[in-house]
Amino acid sequence: STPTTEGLVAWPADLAARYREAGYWKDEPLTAPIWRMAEQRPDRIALIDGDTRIGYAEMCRRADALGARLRELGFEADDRVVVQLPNTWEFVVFVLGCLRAGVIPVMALPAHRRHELEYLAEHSEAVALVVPDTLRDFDHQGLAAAIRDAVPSVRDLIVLGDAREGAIDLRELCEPPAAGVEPAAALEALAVSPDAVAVFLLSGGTTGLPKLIPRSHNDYRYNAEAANEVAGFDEETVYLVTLPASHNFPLACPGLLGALLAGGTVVMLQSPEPSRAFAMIEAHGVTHVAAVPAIVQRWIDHEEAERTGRLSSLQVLQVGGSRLVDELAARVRPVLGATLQQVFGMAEGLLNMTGLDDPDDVIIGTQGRPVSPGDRVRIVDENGDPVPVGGRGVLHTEGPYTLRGYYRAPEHNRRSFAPDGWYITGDIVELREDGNLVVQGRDKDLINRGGEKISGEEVENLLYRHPGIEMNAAVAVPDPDLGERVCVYATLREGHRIELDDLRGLMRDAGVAAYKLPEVLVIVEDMPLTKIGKIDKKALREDLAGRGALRP
Ligand code: J2J
Repeated sequence: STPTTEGLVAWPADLAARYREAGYWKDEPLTAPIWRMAEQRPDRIALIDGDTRIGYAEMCRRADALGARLRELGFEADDRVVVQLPNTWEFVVFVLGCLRAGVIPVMALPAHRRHELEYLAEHSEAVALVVPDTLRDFDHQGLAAAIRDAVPSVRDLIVLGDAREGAIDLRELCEPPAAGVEPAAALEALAVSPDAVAVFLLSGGTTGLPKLIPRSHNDYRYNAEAANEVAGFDEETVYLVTLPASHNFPLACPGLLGALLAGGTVVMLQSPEPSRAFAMIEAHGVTHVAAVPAIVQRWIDHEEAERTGRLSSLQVLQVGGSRLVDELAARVRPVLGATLQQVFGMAEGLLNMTGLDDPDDVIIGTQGRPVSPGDRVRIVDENGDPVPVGGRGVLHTEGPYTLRGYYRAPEHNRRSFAPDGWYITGDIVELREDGNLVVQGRDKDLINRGGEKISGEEVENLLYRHPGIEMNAAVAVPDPDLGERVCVYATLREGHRIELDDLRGLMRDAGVAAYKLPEVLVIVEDMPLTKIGKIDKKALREDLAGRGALRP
């Protein structure tokens, strides 16, 4: 069947032909190798979640049953579903079932609240939301019901846990097919196009609202397979998911999809808390795991303090999302006993990784190089001119798994892509003589809080709702634990006093995810402005540096 292309930007035909010829795009659904594995090794363990162990054949049967049930409920190919689930086996079965049925998951994060979820549902015209009943005392089902009432396209709620009146029970959807029912053939007859969107990922977002990143079956499968090569995933791999599974890194870099494509085992865990994570690693013989630098710090501190000795199976610790400082990088092998693999990736596509056999200076001091020979990178200065090797500048890229445009965002696309279609990452990097990249900073309006990306503009727009705020600007304040936190500079209107808590309260009441709330407030008399009258964030960052430590 021909996939819907409205709102999407395709690869130019000559590039697409080249990617097919090179074998990057296999013109099969992303799920095909996983289903073949289920035929060949039906009893091999695919998923572990607490006491639940699910083999390949059972996982695929459950996913097919789910896909068929979605169809019966009226879900069609290209329908979008906002997914907000904790790291559970049901998440995996749900996503696989959607892929088989051509239904497109929109990958929300567990921390998202009304502000984000409502926007995602509206922008994607989602027909359903999938949420847990409650999680960490938050009533996700109640919020999802409110969003269904507010967003016309949303018809169904699917709930993990106690589904209330009118909601669909996710566990029932995940049940194996009834005796005599064979959903696989019917789903295969749908012939999901390999060029169709497989999933929508969320951009780190430098704009007021996050952008949706369409990832096709062809490109996303290749993303995971190319990463598999460099990360050494194979049938023996036991991959632990502790970062939110809907994020690109644990989902497909190589992540849980890479592990399943390689015939390995995926262990789902809801938190990276060290004592529990270490117990899981020991219990299941985990070989590979992905983490952000803040978690690495906690794991190293824990192991140094407790000498648990529970990590002997761990071969590779992948670290990415924000810059890992060299001192911490150097302690991974001695303390945790695993090979460090730095990953500089992005939901938009391009993945850079250090090799497992690289010399120490590369593993510790760089963020690696593109994983595919089809990736192209260039580094340009402020004038758009190429920077020679050894210099630094903004990274542009194109390749067989890098997007050509955000979904339904023509105006934004004109700014995020160079005239020749290359994606402008906004990251300032240095290209070393040996081909490895070092991330040196960024030229984008974004705060990176321990790997969680926050758009400055989004925070600012929300804070302008406060009657006392005259002008405001959100910038990153350096932080020893998280790398960065959100700092807001503000000028006030006559007669107003504002505390940090007022602004946090305003954002919380607006239903904004907690990680975006400002943690430092600086009130100033005058806002520094650029020549064209915009707030000069560079001057604010310099001012911040001059103020010394501003701990929240
Ligand atoms: C410095 N900055 C980094 C790194 C990402 C693997 C790993 C991470 C992401 C991710 C991902 C960095 N050092 N090692 O999708 O598959 C910053 C850059 C980048 C942005 C992308 C993956 N690794 N970053 O973090 O879409 O600024 O993806 O452009 O969330 O994170 O953010 P995101």
